[in-house]
Amino acid sequence: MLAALVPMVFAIAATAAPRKIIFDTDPGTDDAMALMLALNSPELDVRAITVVPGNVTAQQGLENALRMVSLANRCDIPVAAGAQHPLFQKLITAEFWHGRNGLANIELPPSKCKADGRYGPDLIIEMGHAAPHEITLVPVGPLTNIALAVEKDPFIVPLVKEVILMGGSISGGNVNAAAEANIYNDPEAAQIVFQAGWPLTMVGLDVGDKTLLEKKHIEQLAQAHGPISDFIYKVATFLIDLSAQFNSPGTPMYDPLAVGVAIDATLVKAPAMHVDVETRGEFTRGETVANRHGYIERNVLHGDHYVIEGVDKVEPNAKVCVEVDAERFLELFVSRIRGR
Ligand SMILES: [Ca+2]
Repeated sequence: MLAALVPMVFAIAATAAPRKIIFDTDPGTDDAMALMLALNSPELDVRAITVVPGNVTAQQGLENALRMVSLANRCDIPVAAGAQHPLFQKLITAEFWHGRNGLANIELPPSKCKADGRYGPDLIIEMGHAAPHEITLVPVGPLTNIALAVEKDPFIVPLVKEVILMGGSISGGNVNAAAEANIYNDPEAAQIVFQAGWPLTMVGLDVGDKTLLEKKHIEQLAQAHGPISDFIYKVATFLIDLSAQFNSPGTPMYDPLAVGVAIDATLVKAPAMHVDVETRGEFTRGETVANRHGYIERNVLHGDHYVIEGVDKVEPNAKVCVEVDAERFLELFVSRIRGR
């Protein structure tokens, strides 16, 4: 019975229209791997790339994005600059982790592609209206551009099919004990995006940490010569060597996993939760605070103290990835980068 179903399932998958995505990025080494995974995957149709400051400055990020689309021979994809800084705080760049140019110190050839003249958040708004309920946003940097789009045109929210973002964690941070870097770099923007009211999937730090790309995975890339596989082999080698300095056998595939979930949601288990972003905590600014139970206690003042009189339901606003089929994802990644 199952055997009979398998060809049918493949036939459906093969004929499904590719998912239209806008890739919002702060490139970034794992952004580079995520972008190339998206460009090499027939399930996705990358309609635009919007650049946000994060791992590198806005200017360096735009240059990196343009060089990468040029390398992939995809000047047809609009690449737009967006925000120049987070909403309410100073930018924190991460050359320490990503190399001085954000791309593992790899000097790609100058881009043949030109930047799109439109402002990134405006491009998101424009494309959302032009293709209602068809665009999936895949932000893999701080959420500044997405928040600016929502603030400028809240009508965009019901027009977006869904948001699949890399950011946050429900079990501790990487910046510090509490916060993950994308959220920490613009907590107010993240809170706007999480509370906007659209279908949202959070692909966080803790689930990304379960997807370690190791030397054994990229050996296959060493044999598949092409501009993309050669570039990603070098990026991955840089990251794996960096991870080794921190006693990890491989490099976590944070941003690529968000693209992986856009390709195939069955790669992860993602229960619904209500997530808020802490914007004021002394130790916890930028933490994604997830309610796993779906309720909060209702405390009512009785004289000089409160009494719990029951619980109030809280509506989930996110699907939070908690488990991942890591080997299946890593195999998908390598095979796509190899171009097969
Ligand atoms: Ca990123």
